[in-house]
Amino acid sequence: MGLEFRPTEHSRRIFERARSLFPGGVNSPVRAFRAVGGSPPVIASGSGPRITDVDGNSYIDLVASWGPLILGHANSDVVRAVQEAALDGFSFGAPTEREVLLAELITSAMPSIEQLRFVSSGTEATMSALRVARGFTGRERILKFDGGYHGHSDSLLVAAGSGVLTLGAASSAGVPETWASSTLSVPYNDLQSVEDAFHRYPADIAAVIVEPIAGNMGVVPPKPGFLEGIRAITRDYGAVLVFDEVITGFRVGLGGAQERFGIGPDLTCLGKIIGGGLPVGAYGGRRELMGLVSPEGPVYQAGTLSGNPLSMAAGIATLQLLFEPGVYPWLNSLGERLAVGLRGAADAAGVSLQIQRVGSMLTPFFVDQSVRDEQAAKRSDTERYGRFFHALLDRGVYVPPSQFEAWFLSLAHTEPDVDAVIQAVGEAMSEAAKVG
Ligand code: KE4
Repeated sequence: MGLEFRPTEHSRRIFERARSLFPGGVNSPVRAFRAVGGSPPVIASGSGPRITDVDGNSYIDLVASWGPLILGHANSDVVRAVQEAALDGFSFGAPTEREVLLAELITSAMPSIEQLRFVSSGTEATMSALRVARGFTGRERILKFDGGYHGHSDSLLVAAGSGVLTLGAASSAGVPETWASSTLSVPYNDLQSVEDAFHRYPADIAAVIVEPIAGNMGVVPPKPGFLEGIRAITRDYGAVLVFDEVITGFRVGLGGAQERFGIGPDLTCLGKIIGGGLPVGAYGGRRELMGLVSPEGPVYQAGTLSGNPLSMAAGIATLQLLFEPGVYPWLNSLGERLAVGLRGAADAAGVSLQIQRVGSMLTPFFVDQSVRDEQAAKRSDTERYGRFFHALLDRGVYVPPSQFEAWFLSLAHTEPDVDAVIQAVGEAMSEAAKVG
């Protein structure tokens, strides 16, 4: 697997042009490799479990475009569906049957979603869901969790995870203090702090928004009773419970985390997988809440490309394949195989590693204790993760360029692909083990 020399000339030239055109040379911060150093390869194409850069280097891909590509790259069914949709026209700004078909698939998999609205990103989905919650309750405050990332709308960039956590900033410049102050952020997996927040603001909190399995501080599963407790508290205090399932929706099971844990949120936010890699988001839930959304009710939300036919076609083709029997047990077995390989490599290299996994999403944390919240995640050895990352890249394995993200497997990854990753992990781990 070792790449004796990985040519990077074309990537460097193109990235230089990109740096003059885009902030940091990228259209989303984490892509700039600031957390791991170096200059990112410019990707030319993807097929199945692999991506290839403009210098011809091929990588087994465990980023999966940050989650959407659960079928792998350029899945033939999805390509065909998008091609057919494109021949029918790209966008109409009018009702289409494809949006109905995708919504019927989603609501059949997630019965808590009685009605939904498509948007074009996860950010739009969470922003809109919180507006509905505020409209429904007449309250202003939102409660989120440290390290939780729900997109870049102003009131949610408070103690956010993912890119913001990776960049070391606990909130963003440009967010008015008055807006940030309406958002409470407490430690994940700390039910007492949720109770305390509601005790302090018993009639002010419109909603609690939570990643039911955190993915944006790395993968941090909920402690037993944590989600159940939030459900009970929000019900007792009349606040809306919003599950941000942009990552976990159709990732950890057909019914997402809410099915896995048997908890019915009031609203759910989706994205990523439901668009099969094309721009998409969705929010939905109880009809009583969604009935407030314009033009039915007073909560305004709109979007030129909402329900875009090509995104809908990609989403329909993707979900139809996910409805096949055996999909999630298989994805889980691939995840287990990789986790066992990571464990073996860490033990052989004498490296402290916490592997936290749910199904086909996982994070290897370079830390000596379980990671239950953002503070624990921050104790990870991000320098060592950076060395590990580059040692894998040099061996043809492309993982997230940040300790605080999730690795994703897909239905396109075979057991030999996972074994090839494990081989590279073994070599990279011992390289990363060397100090400094
Ligand atoms: P988008 O606006 O990026 O489509 O979705 C925002 C979002 C909302 N909720 C959750 C749980 C999310 O994970 C995300 C976006 N995830 C990040 C990385 N984990 C996307 C990658 C990026 O920002 O470049």
